[in-house]
Amino acid sequence: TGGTGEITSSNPNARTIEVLQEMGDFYEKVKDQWRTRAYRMAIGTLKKTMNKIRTADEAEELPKIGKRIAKKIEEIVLTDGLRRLEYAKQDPTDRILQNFLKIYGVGPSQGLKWAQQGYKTLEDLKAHVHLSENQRIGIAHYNDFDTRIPREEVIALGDIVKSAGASIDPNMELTIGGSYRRGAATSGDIDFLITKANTTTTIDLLSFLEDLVRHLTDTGFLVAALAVPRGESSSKWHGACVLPGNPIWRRIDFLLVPESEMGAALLYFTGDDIFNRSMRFLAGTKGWRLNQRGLYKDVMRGAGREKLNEGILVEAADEKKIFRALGVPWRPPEQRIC
Ligand code: DCP
Ligand code: MG
Ligand code: MN
Repeated sequence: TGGTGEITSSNPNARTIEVLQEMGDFYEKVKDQWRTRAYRMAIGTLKKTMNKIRTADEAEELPKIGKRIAKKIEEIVLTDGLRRLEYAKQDPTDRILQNFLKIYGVGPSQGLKWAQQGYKTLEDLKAHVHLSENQRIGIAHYNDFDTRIPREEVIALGDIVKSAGASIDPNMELTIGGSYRRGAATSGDIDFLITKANTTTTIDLLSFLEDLVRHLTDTGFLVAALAVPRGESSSKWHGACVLPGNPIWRRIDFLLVPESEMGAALLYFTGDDIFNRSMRFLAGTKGWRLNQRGLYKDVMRGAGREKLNEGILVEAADEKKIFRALGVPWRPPEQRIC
């Protein structure tokens, strides 16, 4: 299918990479930055390795793979898994943490703190810890937000937003990104990108978002505001909505994007997150930088790899041109699943 090479399943080390990724994700979640980084680097090396690595010795020969991970690679090849990962999955503290992290408004450090303090259930949290307003809503509608949204419902909810938008300003362009744009049968939430022709800053879009949110709240479509813009330049709105006649609250995100940055924003908010990571990694191998606002070259870095400047913008407006500039064959959204 083409693609960026290092992320296709034709990579002989694809299974090894997959398991190492899971292990790395676990360490990231428990805030073990050192191991997270070690796993990242090993995965990066394996993605560029075109022959299958079967033994610890072979793995250790490769750059940026240490002894411990080299042994893990051999274990994966031999057993198709990792005991350490299975332990992590069975670890009750980890399962509790996983659960807490699914609450809207709860980040890794907060979730970990509660798990370490011995809280086990949502009831424990409700009874004993100080919750932000968002977290309270997140817990009250935990099951709602944990229920996947069928594609037909995403379309129906999207149509309500689009027609409200058109009644406010017919020149606005509203696009559903995220898993929906990738063609998923169900979505965790609805990710709206909002732009307008000839805009170069979100400032020109703020009043539309304000009007849209007010209109949709008045009509009963929006039922809660979660993350809402604070500063002048804040361009996102997170909340919850309902389809008339359906009691389940659905998470909905609005993001304002100037047309001049729409390609980079679409790319980022289409995901999936692993595909995004692979694209950013690819940009990094060229000394470039990719984020939701654009693709940049000539990024100057100091001795500790810290950014010294933002770099020079290569492309931001056009998604296809970003692929082209990176030398990656175009991938339609449906194929951006790693
Ligand atoms: N994203 C990312 N890294 C993250 C979070 C998000 O790259 N840590 C990007 C890729 C996602 C997009 O933002 O596709 C939207 O984020 P969502 O959390 O809404 O994820 P999806 O829409 O892909 O999946 P879901 O169906 O669960 O909403
Ligand atoms: Mg989504
Ligand atoms: Mn989202």
